[in-house]
Amino acid sequence: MTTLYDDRRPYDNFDATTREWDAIFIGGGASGRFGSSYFRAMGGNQLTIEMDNHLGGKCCKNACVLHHYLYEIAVELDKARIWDKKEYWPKFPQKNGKVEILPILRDYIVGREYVFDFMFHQSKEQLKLQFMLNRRASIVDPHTVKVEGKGDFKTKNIIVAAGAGPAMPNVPGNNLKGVYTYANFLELDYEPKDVVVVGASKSGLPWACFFNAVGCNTTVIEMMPALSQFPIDDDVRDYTLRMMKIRGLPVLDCTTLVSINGNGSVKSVTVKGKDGQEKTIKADLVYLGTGCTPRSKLVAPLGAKIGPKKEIIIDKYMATSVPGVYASGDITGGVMEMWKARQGGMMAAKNILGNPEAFETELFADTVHTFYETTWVGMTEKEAKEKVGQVFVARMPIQGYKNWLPLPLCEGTMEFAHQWTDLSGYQKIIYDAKTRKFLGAQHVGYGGKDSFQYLLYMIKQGATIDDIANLTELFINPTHFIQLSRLRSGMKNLVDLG
Ligand code: KPC
Repeated sequence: MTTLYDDRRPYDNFDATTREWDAIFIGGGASGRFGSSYFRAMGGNQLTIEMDNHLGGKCCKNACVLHHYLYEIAVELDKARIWDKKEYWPKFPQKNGKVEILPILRDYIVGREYVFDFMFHQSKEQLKLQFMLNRRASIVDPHTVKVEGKGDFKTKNIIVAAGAGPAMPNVPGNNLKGVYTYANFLELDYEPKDVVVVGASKSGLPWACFFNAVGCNTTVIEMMPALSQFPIDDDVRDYTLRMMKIRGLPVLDCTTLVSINGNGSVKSVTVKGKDGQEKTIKADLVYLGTGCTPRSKLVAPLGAKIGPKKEIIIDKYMATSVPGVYASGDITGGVMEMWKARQGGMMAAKNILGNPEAFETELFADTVHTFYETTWVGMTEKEAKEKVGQVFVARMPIQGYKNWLPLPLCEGTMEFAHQWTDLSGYQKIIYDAKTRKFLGAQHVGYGGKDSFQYLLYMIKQGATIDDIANLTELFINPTHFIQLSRLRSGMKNLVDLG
């Protein structure tokens, strides 16, 4: 197969006779690409400038897609390892005591080319975007963008969507060979044996579970109490952590990274634990899941307002402090998630083209990947009790049941439910017991996260337990929320089902 364009060279796809653009998007990642598409669809004349060799940003290059790729492999290897002794499962694939990582990364890199190609095809042929690839842009003034090798471009508006890069902890040894983030992980050129992952975070945990699943001796360190940054209840947090522990993946929480040690390449890390004592952990690879820093230097020439975490400050209409200049996506800091990047780009387009809409980002659903997806939306049980008082909770597995409980019994957990039911997941839905309004839900399992996109909408619409009981389940569903709600919704005074 050949690719659609030569991604090693600058690529230009725009009408060079245009004297002034309605908007120039700096960055063709998720935010820039979706913003550009919406802008174009509304009839605006846009130009998108991307410094990398493809559209779609870091997501398909080395971030979200790689994260999901490794997560899926971790789940498959986890199940293969668990069922290795079953006569009907193939033997766990291993060589020299572990599954090799490098072929997994090689296959990713090959597949990625065709994702880049599709981004290119869709943007150019279907969405009719005008763009440049492999070209750096800088901002001269609010109406002028300079493009390396091409000169100045005039525009009515600028949308800065240049994203964020990995944040490196400022500790000795952070530049040793063997220190990785998502951004350089695909450059891995050896098979690690002992791995320390820094950050029990959304970006650290899927990598940690992957390293564990391929057979690396893996330890996670986290400076806060484990998973405390996520709005989930203690039972969901405990279940998620226990599932890692069962797989031999320890999370050392309230533990800080002191140094990464080695002579040229990583040999160990020194950490300071809960007890205040320093200790050394053997490591030939350190993976940093320590977040990202916005690339806000780009707006320095304009004097746009920047926050303490280097984020560009914007209002609800995506406008920066400089008239005519907007920003969206990771460069604006806070939650760095796909929905915020893409929707933010769309909101910027709407606001520029006279269809103003405030972008509300407070309430959202979210997931952390381990060997499962742990997903949440809305209020936790604890928060709901504090805010509304009396709540109704439906939970699975139920508590205090003495017999073998093959539930939750979900798509993706059928074998667990029948043979090692403790591993078959955990889920709960929370209602206001008086108003019967749906307040929140949490789920540990496989595939349930998809429904949380729509559950968020139901919360925003003020759905009740009776509305959810009236939904039509597509059996056997990863979330049991519809059926659990229906079992109780006939009841005037709701009594917990858990
Ligand atoms: C194919 C895919 O959704 C992963 S990469 C997404 C990049 S973009 O569509 O620009 O948000």
